[in-house]
Amino acid sequence: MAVPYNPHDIEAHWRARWDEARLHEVDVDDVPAEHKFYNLAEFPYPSADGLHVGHVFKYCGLDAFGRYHRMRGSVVFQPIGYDAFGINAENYALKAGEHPGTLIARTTANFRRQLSSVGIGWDWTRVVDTSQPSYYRWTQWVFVQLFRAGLAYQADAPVVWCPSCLTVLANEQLEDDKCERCDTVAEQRMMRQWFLRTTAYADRLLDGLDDLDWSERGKRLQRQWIGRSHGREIDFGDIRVFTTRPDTIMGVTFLAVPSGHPAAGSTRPHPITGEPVPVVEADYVIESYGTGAVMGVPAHDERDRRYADAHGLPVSDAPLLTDEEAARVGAPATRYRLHDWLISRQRYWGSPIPIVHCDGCGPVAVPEDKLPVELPYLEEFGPSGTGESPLARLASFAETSCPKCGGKARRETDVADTFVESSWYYLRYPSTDVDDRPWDAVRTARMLPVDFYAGGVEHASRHHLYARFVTMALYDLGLVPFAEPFPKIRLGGIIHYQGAKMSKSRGNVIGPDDYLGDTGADVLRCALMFSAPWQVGGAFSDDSITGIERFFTRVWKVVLESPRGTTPGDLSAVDRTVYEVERAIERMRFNVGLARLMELTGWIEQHGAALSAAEQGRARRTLVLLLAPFAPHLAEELWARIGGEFSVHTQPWPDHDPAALVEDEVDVVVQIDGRARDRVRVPVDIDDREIVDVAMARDRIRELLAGRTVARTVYVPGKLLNLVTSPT
Ligand code: ANZ
Ligand code: ZN
Repeated sequence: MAVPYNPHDIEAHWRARWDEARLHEVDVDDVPAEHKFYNLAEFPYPSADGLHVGHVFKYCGLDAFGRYHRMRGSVVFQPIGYDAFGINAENYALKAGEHPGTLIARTTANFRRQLSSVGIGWDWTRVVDTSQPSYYRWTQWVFVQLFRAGLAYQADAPVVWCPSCLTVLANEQLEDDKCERCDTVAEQRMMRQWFLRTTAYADRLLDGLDDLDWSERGKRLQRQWIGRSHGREIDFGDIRVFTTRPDTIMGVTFLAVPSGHPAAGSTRPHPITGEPVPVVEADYVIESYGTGAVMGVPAHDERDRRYADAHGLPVSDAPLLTDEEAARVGAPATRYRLHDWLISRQRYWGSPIPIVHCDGCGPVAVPEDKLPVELPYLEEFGPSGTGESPLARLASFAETSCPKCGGKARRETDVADTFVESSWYYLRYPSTDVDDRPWDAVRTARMLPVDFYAGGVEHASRHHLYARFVTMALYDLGLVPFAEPFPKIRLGGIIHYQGAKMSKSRGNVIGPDDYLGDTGADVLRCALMFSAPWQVGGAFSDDSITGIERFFTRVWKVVLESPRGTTPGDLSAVDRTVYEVERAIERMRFNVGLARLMELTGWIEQHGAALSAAEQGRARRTLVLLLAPFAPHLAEELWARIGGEFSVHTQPWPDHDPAALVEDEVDVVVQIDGRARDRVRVPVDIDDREIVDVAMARDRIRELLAGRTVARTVYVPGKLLNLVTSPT
């Protein structure tokens, strides 16, 4: 045993005690509004492999953050659940040759065991499982509200089809033209599909970002995804182009259209000179963006230049127009990269879309009192590949009558994308016990919005966007009292193991079970948190386990054994540690927090015997209290052994004497494109991501950056930050 206690016994003992005392349960009907702290992590999809240590890294950070806030006086609501529907789960079931219903029940149980055994303070009385009718009934209800509001519609549209998953995909599920799930090159098809009208909210989704406390990275990704461009539409004869650079119009030497366009090979007149301009096919023209045609200006645009060089087209050195002239060419137009959200999936394992198609009445929503449309049990649940969901094969499901006219009708057989489930799940947690409405209005007003959301960067342009869209729509419909679900998001980094991101194909996926038996949860938690800054991520290795075991051994001794070190000292080191750990936790820098606790341990080793009994007591108690968010079981054990009252997690966070602090902040100059524009006071050890967040939150900087995007940042530690911009 590498630690001086039996982690297995101690951890199981305290977890049982916490459950018995209902330490992590929140009475959502009785939380003072000013003290509620809804501390949420993205819920996992219960894959067959169980949790890996990357999940644990993210959840432990969230948990330390939550435990700290509780000690600061908040009532912390920290629920968890399972994003159990979706193609991932279904694909796994297909491979395993087992029905997803039974498979998911088993993997979910395993997740629950693992999520508990790492000692995270989840409120297990409020669990969401998106594949249960008691949950997806309300997903369907949300869909019906959107449908009635004109925000859900069906259309024939060119869609992206994955020939391996045999379903359409949302644009957000494409990575470089490949299916994000299976890496197969996706195809285009024309199909009749269900969409949610995210584009109706494009401006609000974009503008609303300014006021959110998100890491700049998350905002940037979402801004790019929405991709608003202000430009002009200009007619070259019957071909209309969209350009953000009307001032370059005199330099146009060709018009580019997608291949197969009927006008290719002819010419069109230049709108100012009347000269004929050749129309050419170019594969860089995106059919669905702008007007689907581009004016080619090789003198000013890289892509146009390369195309002109490759195809022997001339480059014109005609001068730019002034803004005032350019403003008279064509008509102003705003374009977005964002498309409406395609939510139909021709698969089995999802929530049926609650619509009935009637020849007379068209698509009719299933009445609310008839929800849920239950997903029927299908023995053969595999995708059909015909463009229809396997549910279409089940006559008893598909054939129905029209809710409006009673005539013969057919059920919609597509199921909803799993991101529809997760677009509203945070509304459900406080109301999991309510079964006659999706959420209780009073509880929702009390508990929401989410105070802190621990997210993943892969969700910045998907789940975070979808959830904002759905919440805004529900707000407009008067169904929730706020428009933004996640005022504060921080994105957790990725943990690498053996030099690479964990993945099954590399065979380097490690789960908590590989450690829990030997070292216990607290060692694993701290080893992960100490390995890398939470928002950055980094390498985890077994050496960090050994390092933490050594640290715990020292903590055990300085807290429980008679002190040795006789060097005189005063308690200002303790005050400083309180302040620094506090600040580290607030900035999600758990590695820094642990480093300070290691220093404090060393300090007590060195000075312990020179302190008075009262001073020794304070130093030890403080160390244990500060350790509680990081190593909850060990801290509880030590706290009990030094005579503290159960539980260490409900003790107030220790005070510190501000007079004992040394100067540890610096002024940093903020430049935009090399010109000094502002000055911010920041902690000395701020990192290059955090400083960007601080700078971008300044009103002055935001005003100066209006209409431009930050393309690159340069931070000279403790001195200056330069924001290098490009036009939006
Ligand atoms: C002439 C020009 C000159 C342009 C120049 C740019 C620079 P964003 O900002 O992303 O909206 N464009 C327009 N429609 C396109 C399409 N369907 N497929 C590919 N490219 C398209 O980009 C707008 C610019 O992208 C437009 O402005 C157009 O090229 C090109 F020095 O017009 B520009
Ligand atoms: Zn009808």
